[in-house]
Amino acid sequence: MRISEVHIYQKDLQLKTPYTMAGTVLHTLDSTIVKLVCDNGLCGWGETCPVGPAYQPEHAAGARAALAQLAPAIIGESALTPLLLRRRLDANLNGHNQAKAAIDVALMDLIGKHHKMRVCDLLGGAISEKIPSYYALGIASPGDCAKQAREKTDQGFPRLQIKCGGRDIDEDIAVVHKVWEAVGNQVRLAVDANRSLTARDTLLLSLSCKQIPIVIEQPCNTMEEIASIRPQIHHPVYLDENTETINDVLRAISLGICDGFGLKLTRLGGLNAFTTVRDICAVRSLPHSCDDTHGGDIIAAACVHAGSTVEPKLLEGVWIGAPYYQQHYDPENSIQIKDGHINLPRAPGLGITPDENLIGNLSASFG
Ligand code: 0XW
Ligand code: MG
Repeated sequence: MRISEVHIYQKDLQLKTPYTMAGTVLHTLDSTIVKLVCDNGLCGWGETCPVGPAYQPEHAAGARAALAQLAPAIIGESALTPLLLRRRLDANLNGHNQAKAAIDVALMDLIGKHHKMRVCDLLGGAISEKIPSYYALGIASPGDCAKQAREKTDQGFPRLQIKCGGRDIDEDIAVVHKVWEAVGNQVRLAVDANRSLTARDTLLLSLSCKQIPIVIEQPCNTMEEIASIRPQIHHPVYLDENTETINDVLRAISLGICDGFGLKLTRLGGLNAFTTVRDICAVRSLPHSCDDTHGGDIIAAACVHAGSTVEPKLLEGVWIGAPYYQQHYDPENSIQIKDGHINLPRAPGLGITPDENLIGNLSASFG
């Protein structure tokens, strides 16, 4: 089964309400979809959708440029040997994990369809058919965050992430206290600064919330800043944006600066890279999520397949963009959250079939 065509699409995902993180307000997400077609007619789908251009060093237009660069190198190659294909991608372009991840996901979709196996089984096997998710509360006032936290807890989410940063630290501290008053230990809580806090404000946050069992996620911009204050922080610390590669995960673990991770599938390079990190985390009993930065049903399906293979005690949940969007690519088998959990798709491969009228504009075709 050889790759005969590569098609790249650009899709604007309209958000129901603006998505806010420290210093960022987004109304639309720019998603990139990849369709690989093989000489036997099978199609595989991949997707990558950064949460705006400032979250990671890679951005949406860069992903499409990288995919256009890579496409000619994979035409004619076997779709059944993902490791060999990954080496070929690396030999043709340095970096650009998000673009390579879209190809990796499409390949795993193809391999699953070819062998009539689900992607979760190709990754080692699903532990459960119902995967816990979590919800990210955007930057808002203490009262609004507490109200939303109550609603999401009542909907069944086992974990909430509170966004903070980009404003006075006192307001963030007030938000954490109000949310805790509203939901107590009915849900697990993480507070995510998305790299925005100074070391000083991270210490103030941790000290002022000493009695509240939160995880502090990616407080500062660099691993070095986090390392400098780590012994004084009263809470578990997770890294997210700092884990741009598998080597970054190894570096963070060897520096002993974190207790877990917010992992992004496309940032690491796709499903195969994620399983490497999953297994490294298991060796050190480090909890982590299995998310992507944003994106529709394709990347959501990939995340839920991958998340289903993580040891339950280490899985901090699978975050997907579905609650924030109006539309789905596969309206019949869309990936959705119900009672704070996501059902694993049943069909082979990723288990979804995008409607080609719903995946945006063709940006380039090869083959
Ligand atoms: C909440 N997320 C998983 C989705 C957003 O893209 C950001 C991200 C995070 O934890 O930073
Ligand atoms: Mg995060």
